Amino acid sequence: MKALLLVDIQNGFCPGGNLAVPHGDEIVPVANRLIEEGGYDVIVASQDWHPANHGSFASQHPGSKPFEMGELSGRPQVMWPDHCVQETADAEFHPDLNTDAIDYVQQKGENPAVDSYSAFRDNDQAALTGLAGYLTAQQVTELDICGLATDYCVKFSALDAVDMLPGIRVRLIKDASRGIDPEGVKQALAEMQAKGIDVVSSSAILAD
Ligand code: VGL
Ligand code: ZN
Repeated sequence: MKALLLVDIQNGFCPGGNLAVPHGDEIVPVANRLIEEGGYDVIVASQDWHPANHGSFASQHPGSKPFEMGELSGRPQVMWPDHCVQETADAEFHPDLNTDAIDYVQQKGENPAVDSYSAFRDNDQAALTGLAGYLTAQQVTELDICGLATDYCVKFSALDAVDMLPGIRVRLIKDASRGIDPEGVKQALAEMQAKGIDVVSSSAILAD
C-alpha cells in the first residue's frame, strides 16, 4: 500500500501564522494535487498540537527570545515563538487543504516537557505517537512525505519512518515542502538522502 504523509500543513507555519515558514502556503495546491491524483491508498497528516505552556516556547523561559538556543528537560532546544496551540486557529490545517481526503490525523507535541518534531515519536525518542502502528496496520510499504518545515518536522518524520518501519520505501516530495532556513534545508536533504530517502518532485509522481 502507498501512503502520503502531510506534515504540519497548518496556519501557524504559513504566512500570517505564529511560526511562518517562508512561502509555506505555496505547497497547499501541490499537496491537494497529490492527495487527489497521486494514486495513494492511504493519506495521513500530522498536526503540531501544543498546550499553551509548551516548553519549546521562548515565552516559558524568562529571558530567552524566539529562535535562540535554550534547553528543555536537559536537552538543547530551539526556543520557538508560541505556535500551534491546541484549539486555536494557528493550529488548524490551512483552510485550502483538502482535509476531507485525510484518513488519519496524528497530533503531536502535547507533552510540555519535550518537543516532537517527528510525527512518529518525541524528540527524546521515549514516547511513540500512534502513526507507525497505524501505517503498519494499513500494510504501507511506500511512504511519500511532504509539508512544513523541511528542516524540522519533515526531516525528522522521514528519518524516523526509515528507522521505525523496516523495509519501507520513503521519498521526500521537495516541491510540496518548504523549510525555515535555506542552509538547514540543504543539510536536511543531504541527511535524508544519506539514509536512502529519495528526493522527488510532485510532477514525477503525478505523471506515473
Ligand atoms: C515545527 C518547529 C516547531 C515543524 C514544529 O512543523 O517543522 N518546527 N514545531
Ligand atoms: Zn511545534
